[in-house]
Amino acid sequence: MKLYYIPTTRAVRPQWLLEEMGISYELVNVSMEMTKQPEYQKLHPHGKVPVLIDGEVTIFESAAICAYLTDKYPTFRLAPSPDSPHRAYYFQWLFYASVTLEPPVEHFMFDALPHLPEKLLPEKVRFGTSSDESRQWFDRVTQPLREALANNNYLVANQFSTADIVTGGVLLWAEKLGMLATDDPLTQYVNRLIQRPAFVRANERIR
Ligand SMILES: N[C@@H](CCC(=O)N[C@@H](CS)C(=O)NCC(=O)O)C(=O)O
Repeated sequence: MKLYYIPTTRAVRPQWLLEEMGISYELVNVSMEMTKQPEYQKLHPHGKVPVLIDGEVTIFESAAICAYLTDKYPTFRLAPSPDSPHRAYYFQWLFYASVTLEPPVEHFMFDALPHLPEKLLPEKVRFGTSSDESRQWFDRVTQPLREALANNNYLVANQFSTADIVTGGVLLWAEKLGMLATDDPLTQYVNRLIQRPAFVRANERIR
């Protein structure tokens, strides 16, 4: 199994998951130059990371890779089984993280880091949303997350799952950008997640 990655990107999500499962995998460090090559764009049509190659499967989109691996190795119990009602909430948080939570964080980053290259931050979106607007947007969309975590350590049935990896991955990014105060319960959630030995191992491997 091969995971194509760039350090400190969304690629950390599937890598962290692989470490949680203790599956052996090869890491391929993708340079910015490589993302522009037609050979690489056969793996990822937009020249992005992560990409996972697993036998005959070549898959992109970090949340989809995580869902794929979780289902492929059910013995690690990182998702509720398909006949459990908790499965519905597992899907809810997986999609929420990618579709609802990530956009305000990404827009905040665009405003905070205006010198990113055109490929990462196209001119059209560069001046789209101010950091104040992104922060208000973030506050609105994190409301259900705050409620779900008010009396729980983890999102689904209060047990660690792949939904925490994907959601935590987005929040980690928000925290690094300064969108979360140190006493914010979401910071405490992030801190709980990043203390996991698998997360620590994932980061050590790319150092
Ligand atoms: N929705 C995609 C986004 C992929 C994405 O934008 N990856 C960024 C890193 S976080 C990337 O590869 N940037 C390098 C580039 O565009 O050259 C996912 O979750 O996998």
